[in-house]
Amino acid sequence: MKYTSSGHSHGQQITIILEGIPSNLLIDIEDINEALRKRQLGYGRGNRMKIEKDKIEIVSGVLFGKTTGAPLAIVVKNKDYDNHKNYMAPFSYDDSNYQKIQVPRPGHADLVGAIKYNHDDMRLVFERASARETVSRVVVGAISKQILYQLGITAASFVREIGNVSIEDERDMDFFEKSDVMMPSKRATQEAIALIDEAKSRKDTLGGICQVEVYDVPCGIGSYVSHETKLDAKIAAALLSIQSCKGVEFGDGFSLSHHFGSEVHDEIIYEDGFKRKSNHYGGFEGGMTNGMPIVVKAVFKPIPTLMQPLSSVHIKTKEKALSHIERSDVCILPSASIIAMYTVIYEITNAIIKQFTSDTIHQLIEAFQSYRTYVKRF
Ligand code: EPS
Repeated sequence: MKYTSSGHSHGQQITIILEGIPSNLLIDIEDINEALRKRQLGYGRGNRMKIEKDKIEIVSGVLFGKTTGAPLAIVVKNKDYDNHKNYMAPFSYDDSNYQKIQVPRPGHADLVGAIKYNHDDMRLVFERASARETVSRVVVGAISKQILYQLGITAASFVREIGNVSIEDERDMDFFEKSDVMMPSKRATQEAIALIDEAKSRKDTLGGICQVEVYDVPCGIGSYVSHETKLDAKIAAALLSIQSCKGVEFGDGFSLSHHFGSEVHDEIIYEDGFKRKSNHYGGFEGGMTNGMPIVVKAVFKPIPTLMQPLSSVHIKTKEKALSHIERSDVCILPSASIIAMYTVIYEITNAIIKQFTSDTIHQLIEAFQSYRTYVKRF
């Protein structure tokens, strides 16, 4: 599969073209809209989320509810466009009230984007750099999930840390459903909400860490044979491309360096197939899945738009100035955990489709299930 998206944060719509989906996949629109709804949730989001009610419209590539094998064209409208159309329509020049944005925010794509593309108004940068674009990751991931479901693969995600509040080893999945910050811990949820309130009152923002887990992926998806086929590397690159993501780790990740090899290599056992006694490597060896659950974490920096401006420089006058203030979010970790999960789902589905090349969903299921049986009998 391959996808591309186009769209500005406050433009008319996000448009997505998704190629390479097998034919005859029944598309459940409500399931995709539910994924989009979850992407908008979470304590710490700003007022924009009260405006947007994201829903997809599939324009082509699906007929009679099923994929045809042709590229899908998908649209998600931006409701907030109505409040910005005086200057956000592609050919509007005549809004006399419009003011160029010329003092870049530290930590944002503003300055480098303006230099690189030679813009004297940073709106031309941030309208595209905006995380509004993550709508597209969730849409292609939610369609991919409908394929993975038929292959017996499921996924979950949750928030591990917000600022200095961590769930530690807690995994209260019953409470998780009630957590406004998508943390599986009542204590951490309460502490994180208090911290978000504090950040908001200080006109500041918060980052954190989310975790994605994928279950029942057989071993051998991806390959060690070349740098381009290593699936953990593809997942890491895709996660790092999410706005504000600054790091990714598999399994015990960076803490592996604190141990002797004998403490962390996942020992091999045979119990109705090859298994491991532990999962320190988060389900990957040699760029391939090893049959254990995939466990990947991603760290997100505090978002750069602050209500208390930091010091910066005006791009035209070169004089010291305070960075501009924009409506924004305080913490996006719950949202990031949903985006990260659908990003991982898309990459795994893509690797499976490449490995079991099939034009139709039924051929894919057949080839995949026969591989599962082969692995089990090996
Ligand atoms: C974003 C800033 C905020 C976020 C937006 C991403 O939007 P606004 O500037 O309109 O208040 O709410 O996220 C979304 C619109 C979304 O759908 O996730 C940014 O600058 O990246």
